Amino acid sequence: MHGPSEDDLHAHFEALLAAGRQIEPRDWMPDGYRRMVLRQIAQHSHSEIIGMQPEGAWLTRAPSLHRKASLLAKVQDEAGHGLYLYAAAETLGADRANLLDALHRGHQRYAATFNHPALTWADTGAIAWLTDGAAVVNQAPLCHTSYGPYARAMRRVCQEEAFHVRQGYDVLWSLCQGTPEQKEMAQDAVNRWWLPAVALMFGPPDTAAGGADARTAAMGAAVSRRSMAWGIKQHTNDELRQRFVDNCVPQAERLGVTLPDPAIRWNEERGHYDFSAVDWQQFRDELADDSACARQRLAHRVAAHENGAWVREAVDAYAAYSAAHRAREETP
Ligand code: FAQ
Repeated sequence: MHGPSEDDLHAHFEALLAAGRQIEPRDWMPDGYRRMVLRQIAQHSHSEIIGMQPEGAWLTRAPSLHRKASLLAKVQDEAGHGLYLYAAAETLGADRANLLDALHRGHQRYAATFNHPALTWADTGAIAWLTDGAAVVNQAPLCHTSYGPYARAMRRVCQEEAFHVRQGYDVLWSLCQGTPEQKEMAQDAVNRWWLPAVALMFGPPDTAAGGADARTAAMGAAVSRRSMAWGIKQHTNDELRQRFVDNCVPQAERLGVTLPDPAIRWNEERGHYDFSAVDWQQFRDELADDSACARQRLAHRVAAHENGAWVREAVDAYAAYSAAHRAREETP
């Protein structure tokens, strides 16, 4: 008896997607699908753990115990997101140690957003409001992505990210109610984190419509088309970018800060806010970034990993000890 042919398996896979069913680790899947989901989950998990660094740098300098406690919880949440996501990647057959090795050697990417330094306390507010705000817009649809373990990880991640946005907004709110110097500090942080959120958190444009040059649009379009056909992404990068800008403009008005883009204005006809086209050459430059900050991010990550070697050794030693102990007990 022969098993199902490759064509049958493919047809079954496509039928599952067409019926809106999620793909589970036990299901057959094309290699290209496995590679694409794994690439996205790996980049996503790397971004979560590298993303701990800019805000983490302010833990020892938070202005009050209350602010320190909530920032500490936020940074720990990001580590937790990395853990859920590495676990989701393992269901695709990846080895966590290899994924981390690929990050450390620069063979896999993380969001270049985090290669910007957090210069003042206000940056912790701007990062959580804008970067986590962008992450929620980008990731909420991923709660329904076609790969089951990724979708389930995202449900918890999104709930936590939504809380981070409020926490960041609250930091900025307090500064905006404070002295002129504090308000200026909030404005300066928003000025520096706005573009990294708009440009980098949503990836390259999917079409040339948003003013993208042909090279960058082609870069985004190919991935987006495939990813959407397989139900990994539900919306184009540009749709999500617009949704983010639409969310932020009224929130900025309430805070009393100006978003650093003179082109932002309500467009009655489109029912959306207009905003400036992203400088895609700068986007590509940031992806190829070899700045001192980028090098420092990776060096800190590698050092944290090496400093944690004794924990991994202790876990392995305990596992070996438990197995030997069980074997002794089972021996008649
Ligand atoms: N940085 O493949 P496409 C967070 C690369 S989590 C660096 O067409 P796509 C929480 C891309 O990898 C943040 N590289 O892009 C937090 C590819 O390279 P490759 C991350 C980038 O897939 C908050 C090449 O360019 N979120 O922030 C970037 O359509 C605060 C071509 O691009 C996720 O990962 C970039 N920004 O869109 C933590 C969500 N953009 O593979 C701490 C899931 C693109 O050919 C503090 N991921 N590239 O070498 C996604 O939705 C998508 O993967 C995008 C990229 C939107 C990130």
